Amino acid sequence: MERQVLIISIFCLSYVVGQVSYSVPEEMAKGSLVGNIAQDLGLDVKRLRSGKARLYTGDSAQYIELNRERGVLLIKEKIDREVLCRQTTPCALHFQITLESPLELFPVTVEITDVNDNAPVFQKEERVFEISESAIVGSKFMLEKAIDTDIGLNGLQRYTLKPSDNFVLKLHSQSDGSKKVEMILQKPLDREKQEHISLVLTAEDGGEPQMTGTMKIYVTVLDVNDNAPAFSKPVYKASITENSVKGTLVTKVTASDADKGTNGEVTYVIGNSMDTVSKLFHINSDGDVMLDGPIDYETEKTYNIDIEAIDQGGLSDSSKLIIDVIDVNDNRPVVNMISASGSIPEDSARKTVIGLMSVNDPDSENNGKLNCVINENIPFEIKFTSNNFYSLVTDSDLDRERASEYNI
Ligand SMILES: [Ca+2]
Ligand SMILES: [Ca+2]
Ligand SMILES: [Ca+2]
Ligand SMILES: [Ca+2]
Repeated sequence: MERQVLIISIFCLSYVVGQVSYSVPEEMAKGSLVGNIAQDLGLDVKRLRSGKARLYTGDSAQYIELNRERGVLLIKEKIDREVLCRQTTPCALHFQITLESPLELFPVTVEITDVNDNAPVFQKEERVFEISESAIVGSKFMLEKAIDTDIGLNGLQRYTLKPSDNFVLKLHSQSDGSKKVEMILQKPLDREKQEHISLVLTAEDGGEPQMTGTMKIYVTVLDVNDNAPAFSKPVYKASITENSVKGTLVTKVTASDADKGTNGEVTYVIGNSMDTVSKLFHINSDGDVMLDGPIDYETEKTYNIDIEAIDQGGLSDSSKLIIDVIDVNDNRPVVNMISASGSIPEDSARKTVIGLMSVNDPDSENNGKLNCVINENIPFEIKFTSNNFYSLVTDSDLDRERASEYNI
């Protein structure tokens, strides 16, 4: 019994082996030759005619036609493997050649091989990301996968991402055989160096010739307040003449901040809040230092001002401003009699000291240089004694009978 079954199986197998198979690439033009069916079935062309040979496909569409006169199978309608079989392999058309009187049936299989006629395609042409410059290395950003409807090597093989300065690609195999595509941050972003990054994601198939699809990726790097303001100089020097009016511009200081928007907006303040400096000078938002009160060279010749630049995020820098006050000749010399004798005997010796006085001018240099003179044609002279002290002495003999009084 078992032996009989076996024999039947072998018979069936030999029947199947006897069937005719062809293999043709998809997209062949209408009328192209598929195969010489008469010859391959071992039939005469006359038998095809007398037997009214027909092609039987059942319900499925007819892509192949039989030319009875020539005994060949031809392409009746252009075949698109992707439409016919999608991702199924192998892709084949099955039909029968039927003959009448006597009735005969010949199964025919035409395998449709793939041609690389589809490029990998991304659904969108571009993708935009906004990523903070503080994003940590290893941060992941999901990308879109490409689809290539071809199969095997003609299908999607790999992705590349360029440039690869900041980001690298990572692919994860998924259960359906496709790959999840991720972009991983591998080098920290720095908005101050590069605010906009353009990348190209390319998907390649393995066909011959190779076909590719691309998607543009635009990354806008969002700012973080990671830069403090920086003054252009560690010390600024300026000078202003005393008695300048309130509001006079003394100098301008500048601090730059590489950040964007409020993170880079700098305001200036005078740090010496405890002393008088803060009452005498004022700094505005542009860094203009202006006089805000009266200054007097004779009181204070130099001001040391601590200036600070602060951004809206609270980061700051400090610098120094040294202001020299320039003297103006705004003081008259002042004569103070320290001692003086109201009268003197007429026989006093020459160079007798009658009075001692101090003469002062608080102005500097030439503005403070003194020259003492007294009336001419009187028997007295002024003598420089020491630092700012002068004495009034007799210059020639006195004679009460000639002049009893002098107004010096
Ligand atoms: Ca194809
Ligand atoms: Ca392809
Ligand atoms: Ca900043
Ligand atoms: Ca920044």
